Amino acid sequence: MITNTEIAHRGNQFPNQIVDFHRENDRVYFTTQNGVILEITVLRDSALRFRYATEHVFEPDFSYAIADDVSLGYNVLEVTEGPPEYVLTTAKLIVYVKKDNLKVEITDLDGNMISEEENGFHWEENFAYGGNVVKMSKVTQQAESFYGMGDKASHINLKGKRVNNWVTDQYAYHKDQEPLYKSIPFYLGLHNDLAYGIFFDNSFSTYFDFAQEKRNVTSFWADGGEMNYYFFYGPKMSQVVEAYTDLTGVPELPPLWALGFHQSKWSYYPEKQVMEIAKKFRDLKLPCDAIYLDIDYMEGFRCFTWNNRRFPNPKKMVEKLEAMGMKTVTMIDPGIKIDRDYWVYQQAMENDFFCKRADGPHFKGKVWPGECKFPDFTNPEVREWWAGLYKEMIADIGVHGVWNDMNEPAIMDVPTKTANLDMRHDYDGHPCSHRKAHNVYGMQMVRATYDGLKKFSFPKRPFVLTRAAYAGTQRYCATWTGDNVATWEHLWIANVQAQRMCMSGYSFIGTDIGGFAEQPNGELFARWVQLGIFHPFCRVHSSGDHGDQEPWSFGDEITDIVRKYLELRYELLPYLYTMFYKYIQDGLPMLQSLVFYDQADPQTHFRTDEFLFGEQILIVPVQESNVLGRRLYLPRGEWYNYWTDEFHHGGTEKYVECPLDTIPMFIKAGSMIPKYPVQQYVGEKKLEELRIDVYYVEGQENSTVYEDQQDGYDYKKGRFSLRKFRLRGKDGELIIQQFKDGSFMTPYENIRMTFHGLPFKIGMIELDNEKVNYNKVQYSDDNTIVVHKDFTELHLVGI
Ligand code: MIG
Repeated sequence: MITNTEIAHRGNQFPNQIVDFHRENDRVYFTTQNGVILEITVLRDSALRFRYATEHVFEPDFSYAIADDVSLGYNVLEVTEGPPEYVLTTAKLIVYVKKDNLKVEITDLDGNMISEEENGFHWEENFAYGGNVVKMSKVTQQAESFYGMGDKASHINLKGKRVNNWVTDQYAYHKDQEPLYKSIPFYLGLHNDLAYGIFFDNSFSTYFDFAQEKRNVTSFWADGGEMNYYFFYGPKMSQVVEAYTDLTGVPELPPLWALGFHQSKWSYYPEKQVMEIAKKFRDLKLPCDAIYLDIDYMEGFRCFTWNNRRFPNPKKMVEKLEAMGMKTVTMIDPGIKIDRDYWVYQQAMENDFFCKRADGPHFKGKVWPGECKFPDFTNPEVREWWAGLYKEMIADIGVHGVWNDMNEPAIMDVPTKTANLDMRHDYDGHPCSHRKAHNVYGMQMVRATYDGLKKFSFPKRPFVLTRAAYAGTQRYCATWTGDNVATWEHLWIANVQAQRMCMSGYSFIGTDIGGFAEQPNGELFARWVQLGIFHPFCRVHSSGDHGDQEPWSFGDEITDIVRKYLELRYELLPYLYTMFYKYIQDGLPMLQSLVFYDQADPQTHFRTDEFLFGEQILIVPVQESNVLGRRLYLPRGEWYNYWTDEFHHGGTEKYVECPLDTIPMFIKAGSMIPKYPVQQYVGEKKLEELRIDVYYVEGQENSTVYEDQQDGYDYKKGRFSLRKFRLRGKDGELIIQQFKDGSFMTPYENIRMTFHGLPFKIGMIELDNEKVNYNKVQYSDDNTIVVHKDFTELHLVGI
């Protein structure tokens, strides 16, 4: 008989020889003599799923991460058997499974090694909790780099790092601190210009070691659950991210106002102060679409209540704000105050909705309201109830958006910062402890919030923001990076976190601009705004206990700089909205790290600062104080300096000037960048025309402009306007073709194009194959012409 102590000391166990193989359609199964089963599922030609059972038993197959509309389907799956191994061949990959130890190797069809196991799958029985600690180790390939993994505050290239995914309220975290607020156990590997991705879909605490412990080993493991991972082959990083994003899903389009600028603080109250802040934005002509109410709007921090002294008539206030073009976003936390007179508490008690400890009593934890109980959001009935709680706030009072905070869940005054691990969860009918449910708790809360907002905001689109997240949470909401700090180092962190989240399938990301903890000076604030307007979610937020953090809090010079950049954000809204459209349409990250943009160029593999905003605008934030210029790496290709129109060949380092009112920006040659007029809020002005800045290229470049009603669901019925432009420049001429899709009638009639970098003077203009005169297209010396929005071909010929 084996004693418990022996099990505890048994250490790592490894699969031994394969004794059985069989295939069921898209799945193959290998069973070893010591009871390990490897299941390989072919999802697509270049996407495989690997699952390992021990003692011949798989767990029920259930995951919160996977979207319900995943694209599946492959062309080929052949299995052959040789003496040393089984060989699976798809239309893109060859998988070798070794007969004597179940180790796996994956190559492309030309035999290039993509992924190779070191020890491969192994496990350790978990004496304390039952089940296994499941582990995987792979060989780190020559010059391999690693990216992704959600919100890690580390160098964009994770080579040499070990990280842990355990959703944690990490107030004032620092560089390389682990763990943080999100668990997105997905990484990309890149070597020899071949990219692949691994998504370890395991909600327990997971660990990844990227050649940190051993130089040539990359490993990942979890405190429980199954070794269950997806493998995506590129060879382009974009293909890997697209496949991961397809698997874990994308959000619907947000209302356009959610892509405007938002102002927040902990906390604006009472009503008078909220109104003053809103008014000041309008008086100073600082564009802004939303103002946030943090926990102090509630009565004693009770969710779904209002403090009547501070906010005597919330409905009226929300209306007044809306009349000024300001949306209201309120906070909701998971902790429900233990208070027998509080209706939310009563309902949850009556319905048995609170999480319980292993032996039966409710879990209790201290948060802002004092002692609280916590709804079990992994129970579908609880989610439905929670969604319903939003009726009054959204449908009756008219609040436009909700942010869910503290949903890790964060618990005060305990060293673990969270709930006890023996806490029980329904996990949608797969009962388990908090060890397994912790990382998805916040995700399931915000999912319920999203369901509620979607229902009660209809026919408008919901806006929801979360702090905690597991892979797949991007389907429901935007997210921010939690409690950062007003330091230059945190500006660097904000930049890498946003890029990394985008590469991890979660593009609707922003950071607390200016820093949450501590006080930025004007310079840091201005530099942070210059970066923040290029993040998909753009909000100033601060803890408010150290002075003000509004655009006007740092003197006139800074206010003017902030205005300049908020205006730029609003001008670029059609470009940004198109980025969002491409994200949900193709899984394309809204921000692209330099390596993602050009993985074949090894110069990009360790670049952290430069990134692409969408596909055509290169941003290089200034992350140091007192600088008038900075060095940067301009990726390969041709670029125009946004501010000066100066033309550059890339693939080289540059020095550019960047006084305090300038962030280095470059436009990819050939781009057509759409712009709206400056508005104080989305929808303020009727669009008279669409402006497009056209940057000449010798060669070809495609650009897209997506538009619709900016809210509502008509776009799903085809009422959108998609303009695809193909630009070609060659010896003294420029041809722009337009291909249109969708039935939405844009409110403007004309497109005003301004040409940058045109190497000739316009001598002749042909529109849809007819020569037109200069007056008709309002050609002016500043290289601007106005054409009807539905033109199909514009041809400029130089003199
Ligand atoms: O314990 O609601 O990250 O944005 O202002 C702090 C108060 C709770 C943490 C959030 C922050 C928010 C704050 N919250």
